Amino acid sequence: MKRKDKVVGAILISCMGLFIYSPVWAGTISGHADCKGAKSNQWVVVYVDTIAGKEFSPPLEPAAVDQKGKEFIPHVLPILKGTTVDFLNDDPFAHNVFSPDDTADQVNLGSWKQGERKSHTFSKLGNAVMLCNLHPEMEGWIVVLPTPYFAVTDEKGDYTIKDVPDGKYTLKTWHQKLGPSQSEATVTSTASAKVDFTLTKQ
Ligand SMILES: [Cu+2]
Repeated sequence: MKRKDKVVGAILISCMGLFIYSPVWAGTISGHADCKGAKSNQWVVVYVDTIAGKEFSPPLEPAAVDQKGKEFIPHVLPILKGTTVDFLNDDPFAHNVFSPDDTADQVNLGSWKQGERKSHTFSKLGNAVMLCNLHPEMEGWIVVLPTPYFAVTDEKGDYTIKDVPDGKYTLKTWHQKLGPSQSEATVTSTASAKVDFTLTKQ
């Protein structure tokens, strides 16, 4: 090999290395949701709306909702479209899971005892209330989203969405009782985006 060819080859390999190992720049979106007229600021889903030209593969691992102490835990579970959710029973008595909503294909998984689980794959965008026909007081929510960039507010109303690639996005909120809200967010790896929301009744 001629010396010139070697140099060209070395440069090519270096460029390929840069291409393969260059990191995707990503940042964080965080903020606060103020829920007017709700009991608390918790359980607001904040998510990046559909990104033009982007499709996301659902995770291979299922998400999980537990039934414990006659409650769905977590009370609100956001997932990427196509995700399978395992419904567990951690109580020493039977539970059922069903949903009247199209987002959950109006599924009725039947009832099952402690230590067992049944699953459902959510392939439609939207939200679904999950109920138990043995305990009418039980209620949980699955929120099916177009991107994997989402978070749920904590007791204070704070949220953090990590590892969002650099870009300009539309952020939206979902709450089981309050109306939706939205805002623009620009993410750069050098500055995290701060976006606050005020949610009110529809
Ligand atoms: Cu139950």
